[in-house]
Amino acid sequence: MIELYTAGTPNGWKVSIALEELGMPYTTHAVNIMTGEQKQPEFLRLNPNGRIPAIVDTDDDNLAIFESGAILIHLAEKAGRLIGHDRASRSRVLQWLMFQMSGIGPMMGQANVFFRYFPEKIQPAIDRYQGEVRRLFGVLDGQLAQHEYLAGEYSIADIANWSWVRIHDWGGVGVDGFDHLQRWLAAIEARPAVQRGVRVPNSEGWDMITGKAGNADDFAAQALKLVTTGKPA
Ligand SMILES: N[C@@H](CCC(=O)N[C@@H](CS)C(=O)NCC(=O)O)C(=O)O
Repeated sequence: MIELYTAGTPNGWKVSIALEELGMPYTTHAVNIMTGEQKQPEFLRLNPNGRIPAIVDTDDDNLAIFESGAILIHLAEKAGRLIGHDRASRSRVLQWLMFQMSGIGPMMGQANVFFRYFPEKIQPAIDRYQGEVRRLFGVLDGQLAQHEYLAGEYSIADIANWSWVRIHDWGGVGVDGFDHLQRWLAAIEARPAVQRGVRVPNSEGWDMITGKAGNADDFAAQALKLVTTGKPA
C-alpha cells in the first residue's frame, strides 16, 4: 500500500496520476502547503526538503520517498509498467523524465513567480523564463511530431511533463503554433486515470488558477508569500 502525501499542484498530480494509471491502492494525506504543513517535523521526516509530494511504501519496509521523479520511477518499477521494457526504452523514458525535472519544472516555476506572483514586473526576468519555457515547449513539440508520446509509448515521462505543461497559462506562456504539443495535451487529458489523478486531493488549486472558483489573485498572493519567505501567508 502507498501512503501519498500531496497537494493539488503539478508535482503532486504526477504521483496521483501515476498511481491511478497503475491501479495501485493508495491512501491520500492532503498536505496544506499554504498553511505550512510541509514544514512540520512529521512531514520533514518524510521529506527533509519540506515539499510535496512524498510517499511511504508500506510493502517496502515503510520506505519513504521524496522528489516526484524518484517517486515515479519507484512506482513504475514496482508495477513493471510505464517505464519501458528494455534498456533502450527505459533510457528514453528517463531522459524525458529528467528533461521535465531539470527543465520544464524549474523554468515554468520561475515563469510563474516573475510573471504571476511578483508585484514588481521585472521584464528581463519575465522574458528570460517565458522565453526558456517556449524554447522547451518547442523541444517537446519537435519530439511529439515524430512520436505519439515522448518516449514512444505512454510512460511516466508523459505524466511528469503533462502535469506541468497543462498549467502553461499560469506562467503566461502559450502553446499556439505547437500543434503536436496540443494534440498530446488533449490526448492525455482524455485519459480516465488522468482525470481521476488531477482531482487528488481535490480540485481547489486548479479551479482557482482557471478562474472556476475562488480568487486567482488571492491564490497568487499566498504563493508569493511562500516563494519569497519560504513561509506560508
Ligand atoms: N523537485 C521537487 C519539487 C517539489 C515542489 O516544489 N513542491 C511544491 C508544490 S508543486 C511545494 O511543496 N511547495 C511548498 C513549499 O515550497 O514550501 C519534486 O519534483 O518533488
